[in-house]
Amino acid sequence: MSRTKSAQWYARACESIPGGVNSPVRAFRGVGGEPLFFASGDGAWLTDVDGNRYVDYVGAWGPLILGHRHPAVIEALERQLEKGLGYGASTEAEVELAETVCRLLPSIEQLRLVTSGTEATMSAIRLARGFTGRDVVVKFEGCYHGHVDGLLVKAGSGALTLGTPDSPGVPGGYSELTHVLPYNDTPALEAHFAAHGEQTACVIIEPVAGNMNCVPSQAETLGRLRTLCDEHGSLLIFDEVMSGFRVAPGGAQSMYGIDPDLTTLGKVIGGGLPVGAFGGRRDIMSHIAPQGPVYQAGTLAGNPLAVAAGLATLEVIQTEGFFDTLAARTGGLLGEMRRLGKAASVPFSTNQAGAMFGLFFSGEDSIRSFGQVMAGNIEHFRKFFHAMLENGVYLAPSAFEAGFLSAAHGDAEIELTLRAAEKAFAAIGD
Ligand code: KE4
Repeated sequence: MSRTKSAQWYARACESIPGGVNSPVRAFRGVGGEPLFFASGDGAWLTDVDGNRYVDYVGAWGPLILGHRHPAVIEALERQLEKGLGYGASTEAEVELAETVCRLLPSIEQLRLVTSGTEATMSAIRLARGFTGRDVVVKFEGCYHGHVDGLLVKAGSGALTLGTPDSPGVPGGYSELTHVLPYNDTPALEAHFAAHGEQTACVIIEPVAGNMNCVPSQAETLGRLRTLCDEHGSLLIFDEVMSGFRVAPGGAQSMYGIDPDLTTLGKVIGGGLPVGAFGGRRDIMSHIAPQGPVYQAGTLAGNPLAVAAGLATLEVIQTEGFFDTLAARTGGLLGEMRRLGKAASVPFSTNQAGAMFGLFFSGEDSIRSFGQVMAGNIEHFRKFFHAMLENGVYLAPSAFEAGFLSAAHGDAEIELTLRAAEKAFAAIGD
C-alpha cells in the first residue's frame, strides 16, 4: 500500500501541530511508523488520503457504534443545518437528549451536557468535592478519565502509550489528593477506606476499563466498592464515557446491576460530534450552578448539531436486538481470532464487553489486571497491528486501547478481518 500522501501531510502537520496530531494516541507512537491521514468514512470502512481502504475497528475511539455516516444521523444533521448551527441558548433537543439518557440510565436523575469526556469527569470530580466537602479522589492504575490535571496520575490510554502516565505540569499538590489503587483488587479497596475513607470525596472508575485495553471489572470487587463508598459517605462515579451505550443499552451499570452516584458519558452520546455529559442523583446534581454553588459552564454545551447526532444515534441503538446482534458478532470474531492465534502457536487472548473488545498477546486466558496487560508481548502487538493494516484492517494504534465493532460491520468485513488476522499471526511467527 502506498502511503505517500499520508507521509506528506504528516510532515506538513508536524510544522504547525505538536507531534503532527491533535491527540497523542493518534500518533502511532505505540506501534511505530507514521500516522495515517484519512479522507472519508462510510459504514464500517475508512479511506485514507492515498485511497487505501480499511475495515475500521477504532470508530473515532468509540462514538461511531452505528458506523460512519449512518443515514439517520446524516438526516438529523441536515434537518438541524436548515435551522442553524447553535444559539448559545436552550433548545428542545437538549431536553429530549437529557430525558432519553435519564430513561436509559435510571441512576441518572439529572444530567448536564458538556462537550467532551474530560469536561464531564472534571466537572463530576468538582461536584463530588463540593457536595462532600472532602478533597481526596481515588482512581485506578491504567484507567484514563481525560486529561484532567488531578487524574493524570498513572493514567491509561495515550499517557500509557507515551510512557507518561504521570504528566509534567500537574502540581504535586494535585496528585497528592489523588490516590491510585490497583484495578480489580478488593484488598486494596479495603485498605484505602480503612485509612482514608473519611477524607475520600469520590472514587472514579471505568466499570469496564478501555484505556489499558479492554479489562472489565470483577463483579464482586465493584460490588464491594459500592458498599465501601456507602459506608464512608464517598461518592461512586462510573466513568462510562466509553462503556456507556457501548456495552449495553443501560451501560456497564446495567450489566453489573450497580447504581453509581454519578456517571460520566461521552462518545456514543454525541454520535461522532462533541458531546459529553455528567449526571446522577438529583440531590447531588442540585449543587451544580445555577441551581447550586458548584460552578460549571460551557459555550457549546448542548450544541444543537451535536445533540441532533446524539439523539439520532440513541434512537437507533434502542431498536430491538441491536446490542445482542452486536455482541454476538463481536464474540464470533474474537472466537475465530483466538482459533487462528492458537493455530499459529501465538500466545493470544481476548476480552469482550458487549461491542467493545481487547486483543492481548499473552498466554494468560483471562486478563483482569493492569499488571497482566503490561506483561503482554508488545512487540507481537506491533507486528500484528502493521500486518493487519497492510491487509486492510485498521486497529487502534496502541496495545492499550480497546477495539470497537459497529452495526455496519457485516459478514464481508468480518471475513476480511479474519483473513487478515491469519496473515498477521503468521507474520508474528516469522
Ligand atoms: P475526551 O475528553 O477525549 O472526549 O474523553 C476523555 C475520556 C474520559 N473517560 C474515558 C473512559 C475515556 O475513554 C476518555 C477518552 N478515551 C480516549 C480513547 N481511549 C480518547 C482518544 C484520545 O485521547 O484521542
